[in-house]
Amino acid sequence: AFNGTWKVDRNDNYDKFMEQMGINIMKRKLAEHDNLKITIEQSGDTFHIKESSTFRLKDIDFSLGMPFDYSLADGTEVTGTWEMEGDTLKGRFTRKDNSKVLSTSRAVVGGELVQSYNYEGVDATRIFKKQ
Ligand code: MYR
Repeated sequence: AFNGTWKVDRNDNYDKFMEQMGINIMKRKLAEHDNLKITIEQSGDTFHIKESSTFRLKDIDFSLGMPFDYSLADGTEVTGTWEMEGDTLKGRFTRKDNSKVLSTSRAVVGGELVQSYNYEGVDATRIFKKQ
């Protein structure tokens, strides 16, 4: 269900979420229009993700339930895990700089990929359309 290339279409409360993450206004303005595109290749419990945005190109490999390191586009480093709950991917990542948790989930809803984020009480959503 997740396989394919997904391009961000719209954001909900993403600016407030990034502000809670401590990202300054200049970077937030750029990130709001980052043209994020993710290509997901799932085979069993293993995922290969190609991330493309105005900030960078990045390849990510992970397996469900196995911790891995990831750097956010602003350089913030996190470590954490994706798990599958029903048809939803649930991610729990811990910032290396302050040990606080960033939760995220991915689900396909009505043909769109909905990624939700939570950090310290602030929720945001980014919705992607299939290419
Ligand atoms: C992936 O599956 O795409 C790689 C792992 C993702 C880890 C968590 C992503 C959170 C990204 C939040 C960006 C917000 C910038 C303030």
